[in-house]
Amino acid sequence: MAASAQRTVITYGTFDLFHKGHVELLRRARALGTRLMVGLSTDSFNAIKGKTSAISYEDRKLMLEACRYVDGVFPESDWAQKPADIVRFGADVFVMGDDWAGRFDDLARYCHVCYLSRTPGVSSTEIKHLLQQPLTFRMPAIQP
Ligand code: C2G
Repeated sequence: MAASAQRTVITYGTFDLFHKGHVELLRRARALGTRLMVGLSTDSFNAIKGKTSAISYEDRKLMLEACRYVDGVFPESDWAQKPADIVRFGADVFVMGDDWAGRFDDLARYCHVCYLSRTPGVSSTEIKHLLQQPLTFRMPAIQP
């Protein structure tokens, strides 16, 4: 594909306990271009963000790379790396969920900045809380 026809989208996150909200973000982000690059928060960067992920960076990376909407995954280890990443990957669009609305507007000097609506009712934190409760949901027994 000619370089001019390439439209690179870039996004970042922890993507712990990969869930529907993540998939919906990635699906819509990918639809804005011809490839999607994901900056995946390292375990040490999560500590800086005040987050502890249940799943290791390596395993979160493996799951993201298996997602049909993701074309590449690279480590996010610093708040300040985004401009260099945008230049490195030639990103045309920077995307985040709108819980970050406004936070990355300064990146508009490098590329389009787009905040997509967050998927309601699901979060890694919520999943963690649910898993600490007695599991009431049971798969229906398969009738012989
Ligand atoms: N997201 C969403 N809907 C949800 C949950 C998450 O759209 N129900 C989006 C978030 O808005 C974010 C992406 O999915 O754009 C990844 O979310 P997290 O893994 O929680 O990432 P976060 O901790 O917000 O890290 O430098 C940016 C940070 O690394 C973002």
